[in-house]
This record gives sequence, C-alpha cells and structure tokens, in this order.
Amino acid sequence: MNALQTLLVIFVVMNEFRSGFVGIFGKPNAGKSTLLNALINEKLAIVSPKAQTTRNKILAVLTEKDYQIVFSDTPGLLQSAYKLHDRMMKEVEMARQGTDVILFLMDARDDAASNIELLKTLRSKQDTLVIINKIDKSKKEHVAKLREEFSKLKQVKQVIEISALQKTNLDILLQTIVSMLPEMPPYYDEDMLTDKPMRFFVSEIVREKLFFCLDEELPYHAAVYVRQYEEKTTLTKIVADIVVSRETQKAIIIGKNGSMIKKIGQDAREDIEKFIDRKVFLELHVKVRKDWRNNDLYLKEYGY
Ligand SMILES: Nc1nc2c(ncn2[C@@H]2O[C@H](COP(=O)(O)OP(=O)(O)OP(=O)(O)O)[C@@H](O)[C@H]2O)c(=O)[nH]1
Ligand SMILES: [Mg+2]
Repeated sequence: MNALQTLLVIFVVMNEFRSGFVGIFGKPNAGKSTLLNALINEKLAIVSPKAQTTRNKILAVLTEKDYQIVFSDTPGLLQSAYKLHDRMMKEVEMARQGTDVILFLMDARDDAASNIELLKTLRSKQDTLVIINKIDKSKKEHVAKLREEFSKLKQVKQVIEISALQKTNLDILLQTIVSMLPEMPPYYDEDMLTDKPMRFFVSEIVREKLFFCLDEELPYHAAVYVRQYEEKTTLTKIVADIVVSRETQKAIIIGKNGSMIKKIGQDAREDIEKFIDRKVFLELHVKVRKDWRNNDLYLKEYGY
C-alpha cells in the first residue's frame, strides 16, 4: 500500500457511515413522487399531472458505500373532504414523526406565503431543507424571492433549487441530505428497496393509468384492489378490481365496447411487466361500491 492509499483508507475509516429517515412533504403536485423516483433511480412512486395522485406513504431505501437514506414519499398536504383524505393525512403525520430530515418541496412557480403556512402546519422540529422544484419552468427572479423568504425561517437549514424532472442539482441535494444525517449504521439490508409488497405497486400502476386515461374527476373516485397475484411458470397472473362510487363511472371506465378498460389494461400490463421483469396476464374488473371513500371497511380493504 502506498502513502496515498493508506491516507485514503484512514479517511474512509474516519468517515463513519451515516443513515437516517428523510420525509418528502409539500403541496399536491409539487413533484414529490417525481423527486423520489429520481433520487433512487427507480420508478417506484406513480406520478401524474393531476394533484392528489399519491395516497399512501411509500418508503424507498437508497444505500451507498457510506450512507443509507430511507426516503418516504407522502400524499400532498390538503384539507380533508373525505375520510380518504383523513387517511392520507394520517400517512403524512406518520411519516413526519419518524424523520431525521424534512424535505419540504414546492413548485418554483408557486407563492412563498401559502407554502410557509403549510410548512408550519407540519409542526415539525426537525431540520428542514426547502426544495424549490421545477426550476426548468420558472423565472430566476421569482426563485430568488422564494429563497429569500424561506431563508428567514429558523428550522430551514438550506434552500436548494432543483428540477426533479430533468435531474438538475440532485447531486448537491443528496450531498446536503447526507451531511445532515446522524452517524449511524444502516437500518436496512442493502438490497432492500421498499416496504411495500408487489401487490401494492401493481395496484398503483393501474391507478396511474386511470389518471392518464380518464377525465378530471374520475380518478379521484377510483381505487384499485389486487385480488389475485400468482406467479406461474411462464408468467404472473394478476386479477384486479377497479372500484368506483357510481354506475355511470363504471360505464365510462369500461368505455364503448370495452375500449377504455382495454387501453387501461394494456398500458398497465406493459408497465407491470417492466417493473417485475416478467410476462404478465392482467385481468381487470370494474366494481361499484357506493361512497367507498367515506366507508371505513372499504377504505381498509383497499389499503387506506
Ligand atoms: N417541468 C417540471 N415538471 C415536473 C417536475 N417535477 C415534477 N413535475 C411534474 O409535476 C407533476 C406532478 O408530479 P408528482 O411527482 O406526481 O407530484 P406529487 O407532489 O407527488 O403530487 P401528489 O402525489 O399529488 O401529492 C407531474 O406531471 C410531473 O411530471 C420538474 O422538475 N419540472
Ligand atoms: Mg405523489
């Protein structure tokens, strides 16, 4: 070993492993799930142009040589109109309690005041990184103003400007997060990626297609429940129910001569095949469960 190598070894030994829990919070549509996927380099969380896409807290573990970050993506912060929303905000609260670092994400085109208000409603005491996202779509002067406003807050350790979509400044963001984590051994095995089972991701992929294939309101009335998930020798057989609140919604999802459900099924199957790296046979059914979003039993059954 030469002198340089010895120095390197000493440096590595002196630099303890860092680990911690990092929660991603912010308004609906700020880009939280996009950021999570970009940071872990994997499409775990579903993303759509519509607000309130994410409904459950999702853990995603990023393990590198000298750190492990356990991210949690959360539903966008909102006022409850249904019991479903209460459940979503409970997921947020659970994520907040166990975190070492808070990532508060906002759309760079949004205003400072409403976001500062929202950050306060989190009532968090943890160190916070404010992330101004979508800088690919914003004006420099506005971003500078946001930075100034957020820098005044005591709990805000740093303000970082990024584009989650174009992966701009994500390396700086990661370095900053790691520097804020405690020296700790890893919480999870290095091959662990998430806390959610495959069935969950399958139902989410179908739900994502609903957001893309259907008009404004309908996706918010829908849940997806995977009834069967069976690995056969040559393929994986999946049977899932798309649950809606009304007969008229069912008719729209099925579409003329079944054209809509066919498209949803095809799009979802392709993504599921990519995700599990296997051939998939996907069977979708549409069911009506009146007012499921306000029904405790149904909410529980559908994973909320
Ligand atoms: N231009 C641009 N669009 C982005 C960026 N990040 C996310 N988006 C888009 O913003 C929309 C919302 O992204 P999501 O990641 O679903 O947002 P979210 O905060 O998880 O939303 P909820 O789950 O509803 O709370 C999608 O259309 C993304 O493609 C970005 O950096 N630049
Ligand atoms: Mg989301």
